Amino acid sequence: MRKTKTTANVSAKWDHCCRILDNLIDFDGSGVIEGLSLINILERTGITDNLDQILAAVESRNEQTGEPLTKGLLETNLFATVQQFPTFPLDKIFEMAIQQDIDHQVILIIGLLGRGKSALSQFLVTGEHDSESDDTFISGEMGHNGGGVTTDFWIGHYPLMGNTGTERQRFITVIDTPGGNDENIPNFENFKRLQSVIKRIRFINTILLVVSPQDIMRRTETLNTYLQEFALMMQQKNLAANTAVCVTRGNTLIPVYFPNVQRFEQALEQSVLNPLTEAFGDSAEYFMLSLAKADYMVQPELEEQTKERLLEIYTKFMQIKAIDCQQMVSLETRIRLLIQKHVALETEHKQMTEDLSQTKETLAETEKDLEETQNTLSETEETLHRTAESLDDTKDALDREKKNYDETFLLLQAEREERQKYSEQLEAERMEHGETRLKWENEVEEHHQTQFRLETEIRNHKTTKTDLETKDEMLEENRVFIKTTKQELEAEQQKLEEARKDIEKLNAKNRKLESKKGGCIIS
Ligand SMILES: Nc1nc2c(ncn2[C@@H]2O[C@H](COP(=O)(O)OP(=O)(O)OP(=O)(O)O)[C@@H](O)[C@H]2O)c(=O)[nH]1
Ligand SMILES: [Mg+2]
Repeated sequence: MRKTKTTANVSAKWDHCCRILDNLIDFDGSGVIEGLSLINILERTGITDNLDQILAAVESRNEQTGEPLTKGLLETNLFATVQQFPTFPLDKIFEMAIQQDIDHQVILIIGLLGRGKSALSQFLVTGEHDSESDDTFISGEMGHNGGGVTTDFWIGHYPLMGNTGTERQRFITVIDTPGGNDENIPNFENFKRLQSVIKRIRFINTILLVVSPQDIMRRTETLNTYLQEFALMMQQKNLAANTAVCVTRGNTLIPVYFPNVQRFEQALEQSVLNPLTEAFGDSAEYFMLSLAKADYMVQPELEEQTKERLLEIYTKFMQIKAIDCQQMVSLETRIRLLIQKHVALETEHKQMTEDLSQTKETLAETEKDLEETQNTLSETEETLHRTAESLDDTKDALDREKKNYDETFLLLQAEREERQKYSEQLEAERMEHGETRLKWENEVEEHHQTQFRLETEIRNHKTTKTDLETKDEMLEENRVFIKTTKQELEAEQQKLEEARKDIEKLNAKNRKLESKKGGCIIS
């Protein structure tokens, strides 16, 4: 920073403001400033004039805007006012800062040597880039004086792009930095000084990383290291939220360096956005800018386009919370902490190496097991293959069986139906049989009775037979008797015959004898 009387004033007054801001504590964490506690602190730091007006300014601001004055707003307004009116007494500066209704941003411009950082800074504050002008941020050919053109930080407070518009007042505090990776000024020294500057400024709203076509052509370790070291110095988890990438000489990129937007974006991603993501925690939006008047000679519309893009960047970061730079630890302390971490990591690494060798041994055993398992697996695979084949055969057989089964099933079904019919028939027959059996039983009963009767009759018959036999015997006897009698009768008859014949002969002899005597005598 150039030590002029003005900058000395700004620096001293801003330091005083910071002491007051540090003492402003809001107990509810809302950041809202109480007028009374503000004037108490002002009084304690030696500001005694104008306190009533300051208190009134807080109250009237709250009434007018409907929004309470916060510490963040007072901080940015104070920084703007201190730079605008560095010769004013502090009480007046506070009163004006409270009353100011402006937009203000602190913009940090970073990038490698000769990429257009100073040109962009100049454009941001004047609305144009004039490489001949040395009123504001001085630009020059790359490598000027062997150490770049900008060799120290330039801080300036200005209306945005000259604020020619009639609308709301927009202010910027631009911090232009020396180009990164300057061989004469190593990044470490550069960032060490930058850190103390931004620590004093307390907050940064916007970081603009300026890149030119040469950064996009290929990914370089230079930019990567620069971004990593910058992030290390800033000590923020996510710088990307407050970062935008500005591509200078934007008009020359397509088609001079890249045939189309797609190829350009691919290259930008590789060479700039990826290293940025690695260092800043996330990617960032990019904006193509054409800063030099020479660029507008062929395409005049580029001038307006560049202004619009810068306004877009400004508007975008007005919505985003500023990076608080008060807690930044010095780079030496940071490096000491990193060394401590490194030592701890080394111990951890040693332990991990031991663990690793153990794991390796286990792994070797596991590998052996694995090999065996692999062998078993390949055997199993073969078996499986064979099994699969026999399974296929079985499947075929099963299909055949299934077919047979289906056929059998159909047959069975038919048989079952037939059996059903048959069983119905059987049932009918059984019923019929039942009836027949009943009939038969009746008949048997009847037969029994008949048998009984027969037996009775047989018995009777036997008796009769016996009687008959007795009678037969008697009859036989009678027959024999008859026969005998008959024979006797026949013999008698014969005798009778013979007697009759004798009689007849006698009669015949008698008749002859009578016929001889003349009369018949009856005998
Ligand atoms: N045509 C054209 N030239 C540009 C553009 N941006 C920067 N330049 C030129 O590029 C050269 C380097 O620009 P500087 O602004 O000095 O770059 P720097 O990053 O500040 O450089 P150091 O401070 O040395 O690190 C100057 O001659 C600029 O005029 C641009 O968009 N278009
Ligand atoms: Mg420069």
